[in-house]
Amino acid sequence: MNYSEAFLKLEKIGQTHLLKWYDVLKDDEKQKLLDKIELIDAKVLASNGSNKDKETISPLKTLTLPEIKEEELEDRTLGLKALKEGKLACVLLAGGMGSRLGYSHPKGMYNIGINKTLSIFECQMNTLKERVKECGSFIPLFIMTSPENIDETKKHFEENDFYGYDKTYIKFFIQTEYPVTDLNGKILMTNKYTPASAPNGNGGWYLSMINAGLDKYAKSIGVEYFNVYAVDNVLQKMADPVFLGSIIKRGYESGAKVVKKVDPDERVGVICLANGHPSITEYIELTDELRFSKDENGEYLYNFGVILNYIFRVDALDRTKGNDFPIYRANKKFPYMDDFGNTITPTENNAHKYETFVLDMVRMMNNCVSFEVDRYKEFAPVKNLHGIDSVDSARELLIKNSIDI
Ligand code: UD2
Repeated sequence: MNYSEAFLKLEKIGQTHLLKWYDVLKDDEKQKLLDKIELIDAKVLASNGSNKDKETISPLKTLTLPEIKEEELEDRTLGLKALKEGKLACVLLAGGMGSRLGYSHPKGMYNIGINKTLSIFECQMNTLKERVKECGSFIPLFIMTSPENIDETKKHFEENDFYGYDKTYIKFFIQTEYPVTDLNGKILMTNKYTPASAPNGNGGWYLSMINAGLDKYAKSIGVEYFNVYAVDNVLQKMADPVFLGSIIKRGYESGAKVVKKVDPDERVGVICLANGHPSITEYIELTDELRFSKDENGEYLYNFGVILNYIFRVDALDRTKGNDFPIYRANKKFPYMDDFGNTITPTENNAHKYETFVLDMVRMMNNCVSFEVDRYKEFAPVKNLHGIDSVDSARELLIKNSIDI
């Protein structure tokens, strides 16, 4: 993109201030600025949140633990066969940093051990290796990082010899970024040639894989399902043959692992139907009316929360990839350069960050198995240092599950 093309693009979206310093930039800085402008996704700026408030929400039937038990043998056999044939690849969402833990590195590198060093990555790799043992073949693993944490993440895996995994099965890719604006929708600058940007949320994983050419690669090696999961759950059970088998048997396009919520306020998205279609309402969007509504037996109607472990069928993802995600806007404190070239570190929210959520992929699928798992065996999220969903609670659960830490 040259200067005039950049100017035209910015003029259409009211953002020509990004070129204010152009004349004083060195040649390489000019190029960097033009490249960044080319990448700006204008539709993000036009977004004004999701339209979910207009939808009619109703409960979705969950496959409960006793029901899963009844079909377990059959489903496990189906799932193991598919795993052995290389039909499932894992996608680890590792774009997040450990900032809330007071740790300025990729969250997966955080040491969850007490008597020994055990990073979250290692914890999850150990579970994946158990699966490999069980099915008898390596499972491809794609790791999504942010532009900020790619180098450190790769180095960490290299230094730890990929935790004994065959490294030819592991591929890294970088998630796409969206612009960061001020509260009036004007893109901020971080310096004279860099428009502010930030990772676009965990919903961008498939498009980011496509941008990296990894969707084609995955298909070329026979992958038919992606199992997408979060880095911050140290009890994450990926490539679960029973979960996969139950989806294959039903001929479904997706599945979501869910747990019975400990209380209506738990910070997990709830699985439901939106206008009769499988969907997930994120905890920040759940109205009190839905949160507290009960059935005739006194049970909460929206009692199952997603733990961020999904399986999607690749052909269904391909059908929907052009589908527009709802774009969420969060208020943040974001350091920026002011009109006079000074760097400002704000003490109050000054910026909008734009994100898409992986849970919105479920609504693009024609069907979804809501698959209950035992929260004490599969859900130990590490969000804070202490208290609920913390390093402390995760360690306690690891010990209860006889994992040596
Ligand atoms: C997520 C789910 C929530 C529930 C909960 C369980 C979403 C939007 N919310 O809430 O419904 O399942 O987890 O613990 O899915 N990530 C990236 N790139 C980004 C942002 C996030 O890779 O730009 C990764 C991050 O590294 C982590 C995962 O996505 O592995 C979860 O992200 P989060 O912390 O934003 O989501 P959270 O905990 O609010």
